[in-house]
Amino acid sequence: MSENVYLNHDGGVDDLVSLFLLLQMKNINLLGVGVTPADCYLEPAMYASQKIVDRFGRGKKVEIAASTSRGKNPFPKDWRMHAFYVDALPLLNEFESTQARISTLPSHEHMIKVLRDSDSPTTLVFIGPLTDLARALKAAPDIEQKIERLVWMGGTFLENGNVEEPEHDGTAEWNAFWDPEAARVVWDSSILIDLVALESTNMVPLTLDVRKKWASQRRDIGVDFIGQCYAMVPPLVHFQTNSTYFLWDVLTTAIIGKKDLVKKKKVKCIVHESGGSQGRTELSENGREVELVYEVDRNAFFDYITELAKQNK
Ligand code: AGV
Ligand code: CA
Repeated sequence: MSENVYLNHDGGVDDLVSLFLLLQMKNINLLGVGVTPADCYLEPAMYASQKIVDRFGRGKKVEIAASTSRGKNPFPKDWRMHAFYVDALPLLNEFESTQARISTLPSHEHMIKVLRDSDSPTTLVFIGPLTDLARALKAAPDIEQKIERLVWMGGTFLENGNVEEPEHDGTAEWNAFWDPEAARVVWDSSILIDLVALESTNMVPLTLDVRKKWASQRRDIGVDFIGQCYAMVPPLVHFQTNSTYFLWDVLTTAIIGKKDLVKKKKVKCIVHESGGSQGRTELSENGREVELVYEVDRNAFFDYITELAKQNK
């Protein structure tokens, strides 16, 4: 039996690589893709998504929908520019790209329609902010029953998050910080949540050995694609900075295809909605239950995504 999946991404390098990998997985029925203009600019993120589906979608018909959502705390422009670089890769522009259809609906409405039209429940994979999901739940509470579970890249219970912005205390993760209210709305629902927080994504930084491995296997066009994508962002070399790149979203997507890459545990937590800690997720007995992904087999993870990327398997 194949698993229904709806992806909502926000156009970062690892978001677009995640879309690519999801398209390579057997037994995954990708029902649609929403694109949120959070850690990206919308147009290049839409075009890049379309080109990835066309070039690497193995003939699958996947519709893409643009979000009309806006966040509270904008992402830094430098990061948002990454979608332009991926969209411009010669590898994605070799042929005319006009196959994958763009929906006329905004992505939260597109997701509502896809969920309602599906006979069996769907897994939601959100690798950016939760704004579209919060809006969909408000507009159509009935979709909750059509959601198998939500797998979200977001949050952290560590002392340090990854937000370094004025007027913030640094405890939040960016996807939660972009729209803390949306996270709270989703927290108030009864959807099962798997949380891929910084606890696990910190274990998968982009490093030079991984880049080297992809370079050595670049004759395969799929491996070349991820190698090209991860050439655009800074690896971890001497020490971690604010712009150091991790495979946040790719880890989140990988566990859709291979569950035993990670360990999970149940925790109860709340989300801070406003003030100096906005976007912070915090353990609390009064909070709601989530399954926290807290450990990952790093080598197995990189082996898995590299094998998955191969077109000439
Ligand atoms: O907080 C991680 C999320 C992920 O969904 N994004 C990047 C991933 O797509 C925001 C982010 C945090 N630090 C970043 C980010 C960085 N150094 N560069 C780009 N994006
Ligand atoms: Ca993302």
